[in-house]
Amino acid sequence: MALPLISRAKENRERTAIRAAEGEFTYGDLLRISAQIAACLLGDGGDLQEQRVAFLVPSGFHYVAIQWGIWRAGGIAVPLCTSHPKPELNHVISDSGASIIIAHRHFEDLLRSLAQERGCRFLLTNEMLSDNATPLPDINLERRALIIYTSGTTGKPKGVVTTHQNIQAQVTSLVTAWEWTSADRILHVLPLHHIHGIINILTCALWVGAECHMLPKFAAEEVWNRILAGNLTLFMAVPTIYVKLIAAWEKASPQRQKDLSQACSSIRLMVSGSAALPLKVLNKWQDITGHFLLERYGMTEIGMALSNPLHGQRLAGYVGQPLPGVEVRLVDEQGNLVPEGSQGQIQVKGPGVFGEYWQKPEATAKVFFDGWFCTGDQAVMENGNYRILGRLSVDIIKTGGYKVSALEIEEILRTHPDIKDCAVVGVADEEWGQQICGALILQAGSSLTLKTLRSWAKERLAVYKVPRKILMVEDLPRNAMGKVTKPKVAELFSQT
Ligand code: MLC
Ligand code: AMP
Repeated sequence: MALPLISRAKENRERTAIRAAEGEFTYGDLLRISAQIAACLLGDGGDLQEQRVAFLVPSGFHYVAIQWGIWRAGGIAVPLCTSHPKPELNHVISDSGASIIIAHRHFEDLLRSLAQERGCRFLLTNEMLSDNATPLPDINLERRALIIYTSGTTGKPKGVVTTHQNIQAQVTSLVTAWEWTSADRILHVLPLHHIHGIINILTCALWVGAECHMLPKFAAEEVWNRILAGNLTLFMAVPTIYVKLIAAWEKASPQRQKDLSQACSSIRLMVSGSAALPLKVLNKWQDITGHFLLERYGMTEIGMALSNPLHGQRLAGYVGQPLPGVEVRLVDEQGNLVPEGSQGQIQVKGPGVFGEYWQKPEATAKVFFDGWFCTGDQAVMENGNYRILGRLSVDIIKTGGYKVSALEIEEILRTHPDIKDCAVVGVADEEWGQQICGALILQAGSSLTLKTLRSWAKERLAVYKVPRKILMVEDLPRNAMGKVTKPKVAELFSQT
């Protein structure tokens, strides 16, 4: 049996699927090229049998063709992030046990040696296309499809494994709730190693036979130009992107401002998620575009859980109600349901919820309670709508929509020869949601600066995990047990 995504594409062969830097491609092109990629991956074999295939390809048609090719060959797709330095890539490749690595030629130098060290098969994107027709295996929906790496409170990022069935449930829930159709055209500006970009935008679009217009990277002016071109119906992004779009609009001439605002009227829905949408941004966006952003809440492990309505009243500061097929409840620390109006942890159940962290049964067991996934997010329900109150752990930071672990950053910073100890915190910031800040105790005589620390750290950590502000301290604020008190550390930065 072909995967539903593939059989649905066969009904849309003539329609445009992707517009990207490489050109315009139909569903027929996507089917043909992804079959060639699958054939190349399979070689003489008949089924990859859940082998992990890590791929580092910029956002665009080839990214999608490779993802589909991996799925059609029976493998698990492990997307790598184009802005990650070697140690982060190495972690994902080794933790997932990838046996095949695919790279766009821009990343050949970075990845060929890594593949050799690990004994992986190495393929360049442009070498994967051939006219060999190979019969493709039947793929059961229960088969694992995707591993997305996500930061937690402990250790390095963990691989969130979703099956084809999970993905189908996540996608159909959104397609139903937001009434996606083949007439939709969405602009894709998000990174393709996270669920927001992979599922909510790319896979939803391709599920319904819509057009996905892909930018290699977010750039505010380019997004406005695409909106101005007038043929988009949907836009989805993180709050930081809306902040940046507002800033670009404010810089425009009065005539251009008018044109940009006017152009937004042809879009039927604009969505914000991945981090809390500040009221100021919601209001400003409405002022300049007329759109009351639809805010929704989700997580890599569960897909999307809560959403304001497509039709009907959207409430500022709220993330609405459970999406189709998703069960949501709030519980206290003892696991008891909390009444409306009281704070509790969000727990989620449903066919979109992931089954496991890759090869981490203990970590997986810890996040499930009675079959419910424990999100670690606090919320309150008021008049039937959920309002997010924040994370249970101060060590999880959200910056520009990326989730990062303070402890992971601290561990790396402590390996710097000039740093004796440190504490990393997320400090509230209008543009980024939270900014990563590090309080550092330096070795005597050190002349470490933010600039030198940032360039050192960028070789070891994803750029969005690198502190943007540092403070040198004699000592870190600690409680009676000697544990660093993170809120006090954050206060140090608020005072600067
Ligand atoms: C970029 N930088 C960041 C950063 N993004 N620093 C901290 N936090 C971030 N999120 C760095 C750049 O590398 C650069 O560093 C400097 O900040 C300025 O860059 P910029 O050009 O102003 O920013 P830009 O590169 O445009 O990136 C901003 C952004 C990006 C908002 C487009 O952060 C982004 O794509 N975020 C989306 C992440 C996402 O998809 N999250 C969804 C997760 S899934 P320097 O040193 O070079 O100046 C999820 C579930 C759900 O959360 O519910 O959806
Ligand atoms: P990730 O682990 O990268 O998938 O990020 C998921 C986390 O993003 C959730 O656990 C929330 O903390 C946060 N999040 C997602 N959407 C929202 C939202 N609308 N408001 C507040 N936080 C959100």
